[in-house]
Amino acid sequence: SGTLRLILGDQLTETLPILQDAARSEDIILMAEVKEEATYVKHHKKKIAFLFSAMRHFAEGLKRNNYQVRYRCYDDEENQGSLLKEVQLALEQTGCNKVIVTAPGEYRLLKSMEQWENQLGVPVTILEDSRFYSTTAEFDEWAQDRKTMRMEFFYREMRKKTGVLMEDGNPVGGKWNYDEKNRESLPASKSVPEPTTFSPDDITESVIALVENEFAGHFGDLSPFHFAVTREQALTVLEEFIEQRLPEFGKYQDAMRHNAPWLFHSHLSFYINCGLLSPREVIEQAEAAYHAGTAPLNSVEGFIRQILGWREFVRGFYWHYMPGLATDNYFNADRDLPDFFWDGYTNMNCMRQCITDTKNNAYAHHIQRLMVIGNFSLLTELDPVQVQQWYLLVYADAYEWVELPNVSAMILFADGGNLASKPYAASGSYINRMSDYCKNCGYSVSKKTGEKACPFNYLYWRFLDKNKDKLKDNPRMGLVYKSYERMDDTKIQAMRDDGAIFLRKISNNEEV
Ligand code: FAD
Ligand code: DLZ
Ligand code: SF4
Repeated sequence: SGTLRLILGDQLTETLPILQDAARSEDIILMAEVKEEATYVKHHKKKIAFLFSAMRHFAEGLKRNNYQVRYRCYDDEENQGSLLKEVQLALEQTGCNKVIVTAPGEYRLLKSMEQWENQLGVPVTILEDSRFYSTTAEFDEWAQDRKTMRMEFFYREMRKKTGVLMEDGNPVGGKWNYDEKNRESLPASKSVPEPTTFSPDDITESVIALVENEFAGHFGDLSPFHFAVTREQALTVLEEFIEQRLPEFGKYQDAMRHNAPWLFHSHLSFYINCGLLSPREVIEQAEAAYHAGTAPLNSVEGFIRQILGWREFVRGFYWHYMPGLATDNYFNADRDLPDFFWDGYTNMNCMRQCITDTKNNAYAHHIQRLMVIGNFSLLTELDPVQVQQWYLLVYADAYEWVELPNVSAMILFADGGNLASKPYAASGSYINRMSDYCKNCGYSVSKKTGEKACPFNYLYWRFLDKNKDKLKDNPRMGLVYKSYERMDDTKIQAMRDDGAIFLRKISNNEEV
């Protein structure tokens, strides 16, 4: 009797160690679309359609390669509703007498799987996920004895360990980081490339119909659906990114533009996170573009740092700090999310744009997530748990291991600074410098207080004022607190008053 080999929706690659010694004649590969995973937060409709379609295509590929696949569709009558129950039924019906699975990306599911052996009464082996460059144990070792953990130092270790962008033990070009070249705003005349898109095939069409039926109450627009859903298509996205977007990725990495959600970003996170692409092949291709002279070093290094640095770092950070990270709340923030997080109806054009992009595409690029929606969530003291759930459900690339550190530790500073050296708080002038949003806004970015003043302006100073005991000794906050000290009391009081009015409005879901 064989082994039941479970593959989760974000493990769609034949390189998984659990497949390497599979006996194709007797082992069963189990994949299941289940209510528990699809509704533990109410994921964006597009995210569910994307994953179910990618899962179905992947299962077809396994069958073509002669694996015996047991695939459970969401609307099968016998659907058991949870992974555990699907595994249980599969054991009963196939005669398999052991289970093997790749470690899941989320803490909640790992903790549950650790009980499976007891619950099922058969051996359950959980293998390490081989898709990362570093193991969680390596991160823990690196983190030991460090008072603060900065991505930059972890990243340098990863460069040395992998040899990526290294030359005789030194970083290519002589520097580890070229971020000072990566902060340009986008000139109005600059045209941006089209994102890589695909038309839905029959499998995707039927998944779209299913999602419309079963998940009608979930957030987000299902159509138009144009994600890649196979490895071949994902490779096309990678190819077009390397050719068309990578060369200017670095320069415009932090820029934002009205009605331009994709810009020079790769939109590869969906595919890397669910397994259709490996981070290694993505990095290899980016590095090759530099050596071939088709993309400059600031772009290539900046891009590689996101994956070899940030992506690996947040994953190690997540496992190091769970479960506490999920409930950290350094600023004791407790406001409910305003309704416009769901419908985008606000006069603040930057927030309207970023939320509408998110609703349409299950995607927003990094600086929208960080400096607009994230900055707003920090300054208005939104409840970290609600913010985390929002980010986990709205983006098609979101799994808790990558989402939670970015939300809790990066945007909300809810862990008090284990990840970020200071809160990513900013006034409207940052958003104005990096975007054209303010030109189309009902608020005035140059006004600091009073009617029509940009809310980010007074909220920013109110936040610094309110939290000065927690922040003023932070060496990276020295300059801003100097400016704060120079402000006269009436100005500070006006920021407090306008801030209080605004916060009351969003608590009552009045129009802002
Ligand atoms: P690009 O800009 O092209 O970057 C290339 C790749 O680098 C990405 O595909 C991604 O794999 C990696 N990357 C970049 N930044 C980060 C980062 N901070 N952490 C981890 N990986 C990174 N990314 C997710 O994959 N899932 C999430 O749920 C997620 N939630 C986020 C929440 C917040 C509040 C913030 C500030 C960032 C979040 N990110 C998340 C990181 C980043 O915003 C996305 O990876 C990126 O926007 C995806 O688009 P892209 O593929 O076009 O990225
Ligand atoms: C996100 C997701 C969704 C929406 N649905 C499923 C599913 O039906 N079956 C499945 O195996 N995986 C799904 N996933 C991905 C899992 O939630 C993911 O594997 C865990 O969160 C661990 O990262
Ligand atoms: Fe956003 Fe303020 Fe600019 Fe309006 S003026 S778009 S609210 S930063």
